[in-house]
Amino acid sequence: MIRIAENINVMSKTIGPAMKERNAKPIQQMAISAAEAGADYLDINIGPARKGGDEMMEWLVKTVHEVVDLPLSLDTTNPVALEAGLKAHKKGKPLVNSVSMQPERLEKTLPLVKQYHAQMIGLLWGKEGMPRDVNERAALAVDLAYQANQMGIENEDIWIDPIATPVSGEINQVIACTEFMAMLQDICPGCKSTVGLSNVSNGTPDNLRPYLNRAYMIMLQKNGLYSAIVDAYDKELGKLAKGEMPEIVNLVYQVMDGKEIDSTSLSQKELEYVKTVKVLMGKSLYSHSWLEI
Ligand code: THG
Repeated sequence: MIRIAENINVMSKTIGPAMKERNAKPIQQMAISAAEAGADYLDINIGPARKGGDEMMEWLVKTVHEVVDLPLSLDTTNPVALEAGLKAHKKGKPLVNSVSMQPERLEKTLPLVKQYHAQMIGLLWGKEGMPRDVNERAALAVDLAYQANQMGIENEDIWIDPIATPVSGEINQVIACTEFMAMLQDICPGCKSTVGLSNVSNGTPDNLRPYLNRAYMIMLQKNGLYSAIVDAYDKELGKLAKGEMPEIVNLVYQVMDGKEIDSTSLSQKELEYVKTVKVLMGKSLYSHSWLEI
């Protein structure tokens, strides 16, 4: 499982001000520690960055690449900033995060992906916004891959993101994202996939977020998930991603396959995974105290 570190983002209390002040140190430290934690890509998230986004992105790419060799995921909705980042990117194949499906966005970003020999995250956000179910996601994915192919971008460079949503919201959307993963190779053979994993735990108390992120990653992985945008500092998530916790993975698979689990034989940790998977499958109701019930 490829991990894209979400940590270098403008919303962060330490990184946001450092970006604005062009203070390299905290950003470089973050990049080094995310790389040491085993990240495969670093997401450089500057948000919409309407003013001066191009200078900021160029500076960030150079600043980060002074200290790490990882390829970067350039996360901005500003196409001028995106191009500045792509131009400055010299280490490996960059990832454009993201290409959403409004016609004007496709028109501006697909040619940049092609021109700079980049890979892209295809975000299934359509003309009408968020897809409502798995079928709308499938239709958007096929359309997006088709349009990218027309531009000369191959499926292996397209990472489809079906958009993970918070478990505290509409649970059918969480389930639709899981189901979509199982369909992807049939509808877009050779395409890769990713999700913003932390989205699923948005709105959940901070100390409980990792439980949801970890369990959801295993569930999506069972259905073929290729990569995820994650908190690089979550050590247990890193172990799961590297296949170092096979017992937990097997347990999650069993719950997903509907096997009866004898909960009296489970450790505390195993029980927490089982409870969390049941919530994410829509089999039990989410509340902030789901682990205690
Ligand atoms: N899909 C794609 N790109 C994405 C997302 C996605 N990029 C943005 C986002 N979703 C993924 N990145 C983050 C980054 C930070 C957090 C969540 C997702 C986050 N941060 C903590 C918080 O806000 O509480 C900590 C912030 C801090 O460091 O202070 O939750 O879905 N393609």
